Amino acid sequence: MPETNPLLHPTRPFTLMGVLNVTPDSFSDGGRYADPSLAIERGLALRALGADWVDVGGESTRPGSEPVGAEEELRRILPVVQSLVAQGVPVSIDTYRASVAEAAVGAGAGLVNDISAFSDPAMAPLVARAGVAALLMHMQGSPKNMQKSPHYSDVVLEVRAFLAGRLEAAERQGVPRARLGVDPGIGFGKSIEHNLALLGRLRELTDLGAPVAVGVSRKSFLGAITGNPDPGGRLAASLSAAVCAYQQGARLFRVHDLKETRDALMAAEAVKSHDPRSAD
Ligand code: HH2
Repeated sequence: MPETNPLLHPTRPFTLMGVLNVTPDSFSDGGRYADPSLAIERGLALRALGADWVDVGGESTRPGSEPVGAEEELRRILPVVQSLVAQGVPVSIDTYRASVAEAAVGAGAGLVNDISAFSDPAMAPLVARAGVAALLMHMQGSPKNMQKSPHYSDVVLEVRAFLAGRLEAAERQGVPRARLGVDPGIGFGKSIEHNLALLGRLRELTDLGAPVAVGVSRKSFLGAITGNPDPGGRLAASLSAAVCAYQQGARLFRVHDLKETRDALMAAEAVKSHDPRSAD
């Protein structure tokens, strides 16, 4: 029997990652969960609402954000990871720093969500050694400068080639593909057109041998399309984009609104299962 990928829900055709930003400045929930006890409470609520993973992040990566440094990132995330793990919550750590990932994995996190796809040379060896899962995301530039003037000749082909290369590199360093997922990095060094091209042609990423994740939840391109400057007003657009991505083969969804996304994807799945042309 083929090994099941630990990123994926064992029976449901979609997997939900609940966003938990333990930061003062994240674009949607910044500051709300900066206090560890509030963050832990939110993590438990996300799990109760249906999160398969609670994705804990200690540094905002919104466009224009400054890095905070490993020490501060660790100070923010570690008590939250420890407490959630102790209470049986599957934890994903959203970091590109191997030192932060190492501490979180040591505390029991089972998934490393790396927006830089193992740019830290110590990250792949750590993931290989620890036997945990990892999500590799594409980004052009760095959070500080990525939205200045993103440029591609064909964004889908370039993102695809990048992710294929990172998967191969990870495998060479001892992380099997069966423990990896890929993410096109919606909003990370991409214009609205680039985001839409990636979502509209997401199917082109589904044959890389690793499940495709997307993070569209409340993002600014949805605000621009619908005229909703407030991230909290982007729920309907977020659900619609998630369903479109699901129909194109996405299997993991990093979201703020758990129950709403779960319901939307369950309805999409119910309809899809009655479509005789649906292959997957
Ligand atoms: N988006 C954000 C952060 N991490 N990880 C993956 N794999 N995919 C994404 O699209 C993704 C991600 C940005 O959103 P958020 O965490 O809500 O905000 P901030 O970066 O301001 O903390």
